[in-house]
Amino acid sequence: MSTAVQRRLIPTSTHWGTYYAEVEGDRLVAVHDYAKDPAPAIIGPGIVDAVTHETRIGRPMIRKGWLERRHHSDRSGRGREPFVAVPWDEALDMAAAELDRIKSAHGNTAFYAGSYGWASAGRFHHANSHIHRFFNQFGGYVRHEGTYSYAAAQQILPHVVGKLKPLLDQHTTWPVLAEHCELLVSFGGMPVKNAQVTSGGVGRHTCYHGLKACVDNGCEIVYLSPIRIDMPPDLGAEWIPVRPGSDAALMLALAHTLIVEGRHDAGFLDRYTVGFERFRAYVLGEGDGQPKTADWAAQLSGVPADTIRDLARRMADSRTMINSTWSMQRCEYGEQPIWLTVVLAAMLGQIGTPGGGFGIGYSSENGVGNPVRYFHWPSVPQGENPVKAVIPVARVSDMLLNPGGPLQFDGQDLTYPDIRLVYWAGGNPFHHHQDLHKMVEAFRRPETVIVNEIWWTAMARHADIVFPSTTALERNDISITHWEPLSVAMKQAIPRVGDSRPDYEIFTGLAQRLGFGERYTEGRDEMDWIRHLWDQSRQRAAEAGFELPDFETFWEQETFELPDPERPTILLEGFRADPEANPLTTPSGRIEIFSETVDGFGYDDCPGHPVWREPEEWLGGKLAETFPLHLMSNQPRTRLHSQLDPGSVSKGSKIADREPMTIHPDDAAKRGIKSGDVVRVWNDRGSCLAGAVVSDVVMPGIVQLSTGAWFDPETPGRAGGLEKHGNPNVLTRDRGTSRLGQGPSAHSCLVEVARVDGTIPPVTAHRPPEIVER
Ligand SMILES: Nc1nc2c(c(=O)[nH]1)N[C@H]1C(S)=C(S)[C@@H](COP(=O)(O)OP(=O)(O)OC[C@H]3O[C@@H](n4cnc5c(=O)[nH]c(N)nc54)[C@H](O)[C@@H]3O)O[C@H]1N2
Ligand SMILES: Nc1nc2c(c(=O)[nH]1)N[C@H]1C(S)=C(S)[C@@H](COP(=O)(O)OP(=O)(O)OC[C@H]3O[C@@H](n4cnc5c(=O)[nH]c(N)nc54)[C@H](O)[C@@H]3O)O[C@H]1N2
Ligand SMILES: [Mo]
Repeated sequence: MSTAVQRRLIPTSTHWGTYYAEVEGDRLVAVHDYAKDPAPAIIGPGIVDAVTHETRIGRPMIRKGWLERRHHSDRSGRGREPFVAVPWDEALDMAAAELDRIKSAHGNTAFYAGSYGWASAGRFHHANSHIHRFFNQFGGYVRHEGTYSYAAAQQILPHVVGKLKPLLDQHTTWPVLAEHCELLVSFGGMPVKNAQVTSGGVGRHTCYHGLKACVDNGCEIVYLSPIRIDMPPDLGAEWIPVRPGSDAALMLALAHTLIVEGRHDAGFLDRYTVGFERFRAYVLGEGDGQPKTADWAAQLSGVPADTIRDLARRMADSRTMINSTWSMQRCEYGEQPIWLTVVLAAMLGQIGTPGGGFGIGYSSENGVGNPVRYFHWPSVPQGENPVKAVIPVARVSDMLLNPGGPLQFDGQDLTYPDIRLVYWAGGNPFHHHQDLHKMVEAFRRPETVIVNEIWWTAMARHADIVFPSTTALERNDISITHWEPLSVAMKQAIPRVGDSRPDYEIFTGLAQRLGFGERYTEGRDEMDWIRHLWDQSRQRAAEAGFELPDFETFWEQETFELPDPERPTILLEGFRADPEANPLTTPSGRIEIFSETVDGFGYDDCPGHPVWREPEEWLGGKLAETFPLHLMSNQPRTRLHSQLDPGSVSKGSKIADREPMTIHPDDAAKRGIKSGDVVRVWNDRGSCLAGAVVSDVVMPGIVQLSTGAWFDPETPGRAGGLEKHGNPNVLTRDRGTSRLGQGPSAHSCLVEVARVDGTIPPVTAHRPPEIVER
């Protein structure tokens, strides 16, 4: 009696790969990896049950207390009270009226719409482009500078060698490394699980095979990291376990060995750098009486002095690539190891050679080192922001808690604006930010919080007005991204789930109510915009000397690959060839080992040349007597951040429903912990539950608990209390890396762990909040 259900395969793109969605009728049944991808991500199938999961937000929602007492100063119901479902028109009317009211009363500097977050792949429906375009046309908003990924590197590197993003685009590619590199030294390892991802989409995952080609060609790999599986185990790489937060000391000791053994390249330093003499004096201890010897660094890092000296010699004797993962700077004084990475490479004199020099973030995303022709794809224009107020991205809680308060940032004296309304679309600060109890407190301050979300994440739960957005599978889009040769026609695969709408339509609805609907849409619908972006791409391609097919052809053939780069990419090759003709963008035009600019800021937490500063929170300090384990809250293997946490892949990795936490057998034995136990992890900032994995892949003294388990407080809406699911950000510190970078310092975090016996509260994060009728 049943008729055959029609099965279709529909192309789509995600930050972790390209897929063909298998759809039966209106239902997503599977995703199939892109056939040309040599190493597909494991994350993909997690979308299948997530897309219609019960945590999808079905209709526009208003927090009950907000609906009833609109501008009441008691906002303690946020994150705790039930929601009321309302029709779209009513929700849009209310939000537009609120935006208008705040603007009239306080001006546009009362809006925070930085809205940091990864959202979804797809150029047109990029949530952040839309929220910024909307607010710019509405008169502006307080924006943020930098990223959680590499904020400290982004601030320090322009003083040292140039802006990070252009440098990343020019990183020496894997084929060049495979051919020329003899020794690859990586601080933070090469956790290929992170290279599952590139912001905007991935066609071919090249990182693992790139690395393997190096090894097959005789390149030796040495990695310094607290976690052994920060490198694919089959590559035979040499692991040097290192105490987290001590890398700057270790790098200084490498520099010391190079200097005292006369192995540094004086000719290179003379021609291409400034300030080496002052750094040299510091390394030799001429000012502070402490030579930064291998023996000195051994005490701090736990790496034997002979190992350090030997490594320095091997580096000087080989064609050496020095890599630091982005994690290296997501910690206290995170600017230092990044600056030192460049300084060490300069001392070896190999910057600009094929296979030598430095890398910032090989394996942190697939795009770094991916051999791609550089092409500037178009995006949805965001316009100009008339508001000049800005905060470093990770100072969001401080901003909300200290309106009018001062902040130092990269040589500027800033004042925190007085934020009355926060709008987020495409990010989850209750995933990404540190010290979530402080954040709960901070999110009590604004009068109104508006969020566009797909799922009932903690951010959506802490909003007053929630607009349900769609997944990429529920809309048409186009994947074009500069670290990836593949473009994908992302075709709508399934109908919109519930009463959800793409962000574009949400902001169009608001713009219409606020009198700039036409300006916002430019009269284009979804397909008009996609075609427009492709037509612009074609024009730019023609200018760059190659051809893209016309839109109809592209849409029909579904994928398109850019031609290969014309020549291999070698970082700073031109600068090496002729530093006068191709100066850097630094004040001197050279690599700055000493920076007059940075020195002029007068920051003792980031002085004029790279230094060792003892962190407050690390295993070498006093706090370790109370909290003797260092928490590595690194990126998750089974998902992107908090995305797809309720999906099968992420759920399949949980232990007793909690996020797995790895602990060394010695540390576990001391605490009577075995694999499968539920443990409590805590420090002075908070506590959470997790599922124990006892394994020597982590060093003694280290516990590893990935980010991304949905925030699940036992007492919602109140700061403090137990988190039940294993979200490490109830434990991490919310402090800037230094006054220069003000980056997040999540990786500097000490904790204690104990087994939990007796009744254990169930995980409830993957259930929707209470929804009541009016
Ligand atoms: N402790 C610790 N914390 C960290 C880190 C760490 O190393 N340690 N790393 C940090 C880093 S590097 C980063 S980049 C951040 C990541 O932090 P985020 O980027 O904020 O994390 P995501 O989970 O990707 O959040 C994206 C949200 O957007 C939603 N979304 C997806 N598509 C759309 C859409 O089209 N429209 C709308 N409206 N919403 C959409 C998703 O459902 C999801 O909730 O985390 C940081 N946090
Ligand atoms: N699967 C997956 N991949 C991702 C993401 C994801 O969520 N899921 N997120 C993406 C994003 S937004 C980003 S920014 C990148 C981040 O990429 P990274 O910043 O490189 O990644 P992390 O996982 O934070 O850290 C990598 C490793 O660094 C080591 N490490 C940490 N602190 C120290 C230290 O002090 N010294 C040394 N020597 N090693 C240390 C840890 O052992 C850790 O496993 O990953 C991207 N890739
Ligand atoms: Mo990131």
